[in-house]
Amino acid sequence: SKQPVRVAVTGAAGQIGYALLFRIASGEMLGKDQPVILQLLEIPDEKAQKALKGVMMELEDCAFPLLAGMEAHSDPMTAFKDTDYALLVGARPRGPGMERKDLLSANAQIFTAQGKALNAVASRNVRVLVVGNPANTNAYIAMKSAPDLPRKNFTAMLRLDHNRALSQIAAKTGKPVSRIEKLAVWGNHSPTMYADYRFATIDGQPVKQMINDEEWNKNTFLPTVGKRGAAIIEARGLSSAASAANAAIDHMRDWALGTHGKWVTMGIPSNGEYGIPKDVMFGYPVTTEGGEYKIVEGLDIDAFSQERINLTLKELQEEQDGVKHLL
Ligand code: NAX
Repeated sequence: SKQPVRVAVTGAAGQIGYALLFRIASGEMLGKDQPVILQLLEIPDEKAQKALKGVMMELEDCAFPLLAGMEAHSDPMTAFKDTDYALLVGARPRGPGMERKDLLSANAQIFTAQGKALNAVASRNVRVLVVGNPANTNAYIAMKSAPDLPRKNFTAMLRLDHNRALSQIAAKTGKPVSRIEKLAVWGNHSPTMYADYRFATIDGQPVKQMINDEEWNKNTFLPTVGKRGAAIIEARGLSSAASAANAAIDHMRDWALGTHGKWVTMGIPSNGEYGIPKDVMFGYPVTTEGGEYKIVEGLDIDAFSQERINLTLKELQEEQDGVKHLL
C-alpha cells in the first residue's frame, strides 16, 4: 500500500475547512488508495484553536481508513513541515470600514509569512493552492516569498468560476454537465473573470452554435457567473463554502491525478502565454498529466475576448502593484 502524503490546510476551522477536510480524509482528493496526514493551521487565537480541536474530534469520529495522522498548528513553520500539498484557505476577510488596500496589505502579511514558511520547511515539490481571497494576488505573494520552490507549483483557485460556468451552460443547453468539454476561464477570481465557451463542445458539437446568442453571453451568462459569489451571500447569508471546498478538491485532484485530456481552469503564473506578463497569476485553460499542468495554447483570441482579458489583467496588475512594496 502507498506511503501517506502530507496535506496542509490553513483556515481549517473555517466554513470552507469544514466542507473540505472530511473529503480529503475520505480520499476524494488524492485517490481512494492514498493515505493522508492532515497538518492543520489556524490562527493562535484560543477560540479558533478550540474550534479546530472540535473539527479534529469529528474527523476522528469518522474513522477514515485513509487518515494516517492529524496535527493542529498555530505556526506555518510547523504546519508546513515536509508538506506535499498545501491548501491555503485562511485569509483576512474584509472587516467593516476596511479599504481594499488595507485588505490587500493584511493579506500580503499572511501570504508573505506563509510563502516564507513553505520555502523553509515544505517538501521541495509542494503543490500549493490558494483559495483565500484575493486568491490570485495571495498566490502571487506566496510564490514571490518562496524563491527556492518551483514557481509553477503556486496556483490560485479559478475552479469554482469554471464549475459555475459549466452549470450555467448545462442549464442553458439542457445537456448534462459531464458532456461539456473545452471551457476556459481567463484571469482573476473576481467578477472580472472571463468565462469563455467559444471553444466548448457538447458531444462534439460547438456550444457557441447551440446557444447562438451573443446577448445572452454578455448580459446574462458573464454577469451570472461573475456575480455568483454575491448571489450566494445574498441567498444564504454566508459566502460559498461547500461549492468552494468542492472546487478545491477538483483542482487538487486533477493536478495530482490528471484530466485525461479534459480542459480545466487553474490560476497559474504566466510565462507570457497569450500576452500576459510573466508571473501574473492568471486563470488559464489547462490539461494535466503526471502531476503537471500544461496551458492549452494556440487558441484564437477575438476582439471581445481580448477586451475582457485586458480588463481582468488590468485588475490583477493593480492588485499586484498594490502589494509590490511589501514583497
Ligand atoms: P471563514 O472565515 O469561515 O474561515 C476562515 C478561517 O481562516 C478562520 O477560521 C480564520 O481563523 C482562519 N484564518 C485567518 N487567517 C489565518 C491565517 N493567517 N492562518 C491560518 N488560518 C487563518 O472563511 P471561509 O468561508 O472558510 O473562506 C475562506 C477564504 O476563502 C476567504 O478568504 C474567502 O474569501 C475565500 N473564498 C475563495 C473562493 C475562491 O473561489 N477562490 C470562493 C469561496 C471563498 O469566498
